[in-house]
Amino acid sequence: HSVAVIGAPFSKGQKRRGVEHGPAAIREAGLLKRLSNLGCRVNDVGDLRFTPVTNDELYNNLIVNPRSVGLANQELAEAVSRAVSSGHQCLTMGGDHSLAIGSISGHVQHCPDLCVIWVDAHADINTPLTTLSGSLHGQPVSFLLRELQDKVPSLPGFSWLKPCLSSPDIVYIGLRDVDPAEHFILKKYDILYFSMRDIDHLGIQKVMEQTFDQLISKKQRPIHLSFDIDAFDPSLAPATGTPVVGGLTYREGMYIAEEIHNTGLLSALDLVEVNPLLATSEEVKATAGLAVDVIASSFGQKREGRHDGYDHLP
Ligand code: DIR
Ligand code: MN
Ligand code: MN
Ligand code: MN
Repeated sequence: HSVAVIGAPFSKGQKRRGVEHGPAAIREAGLLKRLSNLGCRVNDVGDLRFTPVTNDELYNNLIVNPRSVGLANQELAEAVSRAVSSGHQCLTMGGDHSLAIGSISGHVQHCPDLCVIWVDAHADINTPLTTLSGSLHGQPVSFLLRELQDKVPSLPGFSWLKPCLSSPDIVYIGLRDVDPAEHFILKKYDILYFSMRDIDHLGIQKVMEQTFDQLISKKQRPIHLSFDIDAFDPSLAPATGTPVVGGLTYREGMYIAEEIHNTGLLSALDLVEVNPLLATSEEVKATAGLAVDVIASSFGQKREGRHDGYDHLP
């Protein structure tokens, strides 16, 4: 199988500098080597160069960089759509999580029945009218969900975007920092989520079983995995913009990725919010290395090992 690798050095969906260097940090942690060692044919698209937007004024006196976020996502959607339609699995390296708007929109153009597994400390489902931060990386899901469209105003830069998901098409794993309006939305639209407490209660194995039950038990569909590195505990992933205590263990993260690989349905993966400017160089290495481990496991690396090519002992 072949994987298209797209760097998306974009940071204007949030307010801290540095997350645009995420793709470089993930590459430096040995991404391409790890993928080719797995037997993946790697099609490295390189890093996208997003068209800059000047005079990108606040929307509603609050929402930051709407035109920049809208246009970058339009450009990313095009790149992801091209990769998926060429028959590749597609890896998008962020950059901040607002990029999921473009990544999922591009993916859905060739996989209209895709489903989404969103691994994150946060629900990223604020609307432009509920956001407390004004940052669009806390809002991408609200732009994608059909059920929310009468609650989402049209922002400058977003006229190209069509909502493409319904609430039964997305499952969250890892939540532990959810705003009140976001919690209301999750409940009102009956969106399935597994908070860190749910992982404590059920164990990660049952969480993955119930996730696949919801998304792919009735029919096989392509999976879009949108993985925010802040889902991990900050002791493992300190180099990120909005760390939250009490996150996934290394083993839970690897289990999620391995289980998703084992479905044979992974079609696109976002790995976002690695910020190399927010930690020491050792911490950045650890965080980027963890990102590479999630990516490698999602594309078929197994902790138990493999024996491709062996059918007898010499
Ligand atoms: C918060 C934080 N809910 C917001 N979201 C973050 O900005 O709307 N998402 N950090 O990754
Ligand atoms: Mn996120
Ligand atoms: Mn997050
Ligand atoms: Mn494989």
